[in-house]
Amino acid sequence: MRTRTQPNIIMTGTPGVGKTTHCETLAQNTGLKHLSINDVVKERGCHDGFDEEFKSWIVDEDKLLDSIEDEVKQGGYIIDWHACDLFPKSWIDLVVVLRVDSTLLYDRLKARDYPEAKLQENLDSEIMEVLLQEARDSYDEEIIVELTSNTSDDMESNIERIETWIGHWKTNNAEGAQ
Ligand code: DAT
Repeated sequence: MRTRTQPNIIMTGTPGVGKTTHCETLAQNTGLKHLSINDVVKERGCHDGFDEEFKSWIVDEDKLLDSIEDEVKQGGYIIDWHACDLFPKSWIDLVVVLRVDSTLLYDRLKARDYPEAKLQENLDSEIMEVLLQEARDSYDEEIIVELTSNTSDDMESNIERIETWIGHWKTNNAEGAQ
């Protein structure tokens, strides 16, 4: 079994919550690699076509997991995706669930020109805490952290907190985690 000396983090939450923005800054500051699942799905063809109504790819999860397994098992990845229950528990050290006020989310998704049905589905998902529940159903409570992403101050403190966590993880797993 391969051991990892750098942690793997899932950055999840409803689309528009701030996953990519957080991941890019964290990757820059820490050297961990930003793994945008959206890009992987598109670039490596891990899908069964495009859903025109929702303007999104229909993900082939088995193909996706096969495609990223060798990389992710080495450690040092920040996985950026609006779902988290598909990644095996053994791959993951921390699950960050970003949250945002629904009025702010509405504005962010409107600015993206989301179709009405997709916008409404995502707003409902945020209000119903779907991603937080999915994380709780899939991973141990101790590795899940829920962070607010309303403002740039929020983002700054989130980044600081995650960087501190990464530092502790590295100290505690200097020999490598399995
Ligand atoms: P996601 O990757 O979750 O879809 P994103 O990182 O692309 O979200 O962010 C969507 C938009 O919202 C983008 O214009 C940046 C802005 N944004 C994200 N997080 C924010 C925050 N904490 N404060 C202010 N703006 C934020």
